[in-house]
Amino acid sequence: MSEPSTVPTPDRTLVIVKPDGVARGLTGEVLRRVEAKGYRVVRLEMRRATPDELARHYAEHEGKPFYQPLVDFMLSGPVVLAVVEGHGVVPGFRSLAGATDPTAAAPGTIRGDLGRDWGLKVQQNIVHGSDSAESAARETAIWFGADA
Ligand code: IDP
Repeated sequence: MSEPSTVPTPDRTLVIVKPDGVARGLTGEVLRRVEAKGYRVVRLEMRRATPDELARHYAEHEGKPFYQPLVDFMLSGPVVLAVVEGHGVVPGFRSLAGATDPTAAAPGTIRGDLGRDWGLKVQQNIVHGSDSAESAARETAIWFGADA
């Protein structure tokens, strides 16, 4: 099913399958849930993040105790970057992802079904999803360039 023609510019969000999700072979499962919900993947790329991209992406967390473990974790292996489109997709993907802490995330969500506490300094919680339309635009420009 495609977007109704009355929606001229569908919303977009930036989804990242984090290194734990990629390493555990969950990329397909994450994308399956995105597509099964009815959203459309419009850009998709697997590669390693750079320190510069992560510094920009996580700028709001700089100085917090989990910041450096988070950056180190995100550099530890390849990530899958996806631009996902659909009306309401920003909060919609956050609902699919579930709460930040996988222990607290509700069953039925990606983090609730597939994540757990590994006893590390950083919550390895499988996915990232933008928290607002503004964040989505900012993050998409960081990872895919200004004209993405
Ligand atoms: P979000 O990914 O659910 O939007 P944010 O608050 O933006 O959550 O945090 C970014 C990432 O930093 C989280 O996804 C998680 O991997 C990590 N993180 C956030 N808070 C903590 C914490 O209190 N301890 C350890 N890691 C955390």
